[in-house]
Amino acid sequence: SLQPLPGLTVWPGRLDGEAQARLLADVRRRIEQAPFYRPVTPGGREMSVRMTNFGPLGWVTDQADGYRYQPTHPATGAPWPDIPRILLELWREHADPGRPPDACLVNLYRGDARMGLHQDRDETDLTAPVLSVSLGDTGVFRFAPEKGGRSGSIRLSSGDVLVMAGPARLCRHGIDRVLAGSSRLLADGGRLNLTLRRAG
Ligand code: MD5
Ligand code: FE
Repeated sequence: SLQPLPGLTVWPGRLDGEAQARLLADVRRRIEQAPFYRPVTPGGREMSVRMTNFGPLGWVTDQADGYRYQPTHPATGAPWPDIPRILLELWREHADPGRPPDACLVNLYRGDARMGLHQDRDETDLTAPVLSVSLGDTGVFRFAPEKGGRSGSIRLSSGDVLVMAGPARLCRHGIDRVLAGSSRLLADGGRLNLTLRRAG
């Protein structure tokens, strides 16, 4: 594994091609029940990333009520599908075996979608780690310390696992761009990112 900042650890190629394909099938099946939608920020701007969630709680945003976690899909009103077992096993191994995640945000980057620098602070316990898995095209991930300090960037490729814990949990981060055509895992191209958290 690599540690670009204290508390930020990356396992490049943690999932091999076969495990990536299995996880993708698990994701696709759940997305039929919980389709991707286009979130809107509290300021009224549509995000370029499409989202859905798995698990007891899902991260959502709209203009009326802003950023929050809720147990149901905002368009269908249905509970979110369960979190794939492969992801729970990665969390036990690399994040926190004692306290399982209760939220899995699924981000889909197509075309020019990106995510600006931000901190993740909508969770109740900001000391619990965050674990993310990348599938499909490579993303250019930018990170910077919580305050001050220079930012760095690393490429997150299909099958890579990243954990933010301890001193890195509140670092600023985002996806500058996605390298089109860098993976053949997703038939239509683009990048999927699955992020496990303890939200509630
Ligand atoms: C993504 N997702 O690739 C990005 C980065 C998000 C989000 O930032 O909030 O959905 S995944 C890596 C990540 C996730 C959460 C926190 C941190 C990194 N971090 O504190 O560095 O779709
Ligand atoms: Fe984030």
